[in-house]
Amino acid sequence: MSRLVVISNRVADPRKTAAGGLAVALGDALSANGGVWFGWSGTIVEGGTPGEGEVHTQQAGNVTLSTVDLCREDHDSYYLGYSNGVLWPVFHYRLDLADFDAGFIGGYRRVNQMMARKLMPLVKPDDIIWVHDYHLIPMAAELRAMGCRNRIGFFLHIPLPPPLILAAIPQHEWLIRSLFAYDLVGFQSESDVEHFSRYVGQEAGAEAMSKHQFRAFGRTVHAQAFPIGIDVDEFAALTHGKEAREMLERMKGEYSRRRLLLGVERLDYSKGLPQRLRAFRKLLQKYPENLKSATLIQIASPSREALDTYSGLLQELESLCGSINGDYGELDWMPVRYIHRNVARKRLPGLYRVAAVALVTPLRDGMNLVAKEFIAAQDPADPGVLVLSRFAGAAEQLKEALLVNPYDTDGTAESIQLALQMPLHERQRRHQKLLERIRAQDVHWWRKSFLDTLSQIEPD
Ligand code: GDG
Repeated sequence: MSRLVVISNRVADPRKTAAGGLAVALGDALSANGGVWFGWSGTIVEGGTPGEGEVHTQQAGNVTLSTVDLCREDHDSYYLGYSNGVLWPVFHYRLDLADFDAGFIGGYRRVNQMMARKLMPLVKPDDIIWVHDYHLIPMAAELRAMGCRNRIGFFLHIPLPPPLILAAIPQHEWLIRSLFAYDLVGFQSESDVEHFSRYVGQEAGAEAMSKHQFRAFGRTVHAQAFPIGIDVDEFAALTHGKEAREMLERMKGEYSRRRLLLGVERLDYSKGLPQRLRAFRKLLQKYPENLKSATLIQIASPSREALDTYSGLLQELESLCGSINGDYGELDWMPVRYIHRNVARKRLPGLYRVAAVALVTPLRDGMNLVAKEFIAAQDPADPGVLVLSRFAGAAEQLKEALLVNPYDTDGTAESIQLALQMPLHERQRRHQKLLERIRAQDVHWWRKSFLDTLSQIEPD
């Protein structure tokens, strides 16, 4: 059996629970036949040489965790600049937030080249290579240029926008051409595959050989949707763990007379937090029976704070929370509890389980795992209701959620009200269906179907 080599921007130690379901699932795949997990160490070296970085290696059972440092200049252009200042906003349809600084692309290419160079000596001839996410789009092209002939797959965790939006990136053609150096390109949803298919048809004159095979730039690539899932059993087990139960009891006690609504995400403009707060304000205004009762706990864990767009969002959120609490709060009830900190992973399921409603309302999202975690953590006898944005990749699968348009403040408020009033039998019916869906396509299914597809593809 082939070994697996995983390359992603960050590497997690799969032996630690804090690593989360994705890291554990990739860790399982790596340890099945041994392998290497390669990425950035998280260390920024002040004054280091661009395109150079020290490699650190650690052995976790039969898996080698190998990471490389970045110098400040490489970090700022590759990570902050091109990955999170160009690709992240544009792929989430936010051309207004993109910073098309011509200097960033050099750093992005340089770091991809450096990572390919550092990785090459670790790769054996029949290893399967799996590259993750937008930071590393040109990785296969760099590896191929160094003579790598292995099977290489790529999975994009974020959405692929429609061709005209993608075309706003000055290097759009180079980016998509780079994808043709892979054997398999995996997307989160059918709509992403459709955007890819339209782009390569219109902009690159690609020939569709079959539903999933596209030929352009002298190569054939297989592109398909593999919606990522969670480890449902692991999450359900966490729900019954000590930390989650303590959290559940504490919150139950504190909120016994209230209805709890919950939002959990990294503080990111793609997650639609200001729009959600406005919809919550509308709920209180339009349906006064929720006053002194409906309480929104919003966890917004710190993320990419070195970028200006993120500090602006933080201020907007703080001001919205302050004004809702100022306008509607009472001495014994505050409508919004906003927490700008990371909550321990083991405690999250307790919070999910106590919530009557989860608000998962991104403006655009590749998939959204919080929606799936919320479903897995519910008590099937008395489940909460998922209010889900139609613009999350998860909406293609989770049809029994209450689907909303987060830009429509009134419509979202109405759906939240529906969720709060939904009778038990309907909550149970919807939850049962949703649970079946996240079980059928969990993270193990995702990993296996991607890797099985990749290993069956005849190299071009
Ligand atoms: C990208 C794509 C795609 C959040 N706050 C805390 C915390 N979290 C955990 C959640 C969940 C994860 O972070 C977030 O996953 P999402 O899927 O919601 O979002 P992104 O981080 O944007 O991930 C996304 C994903 O990749 C996978 O392909 O679904 O569309 O954007 O697991 O629980 N965890 C802890 N404390 C927090 O405060 N411990």
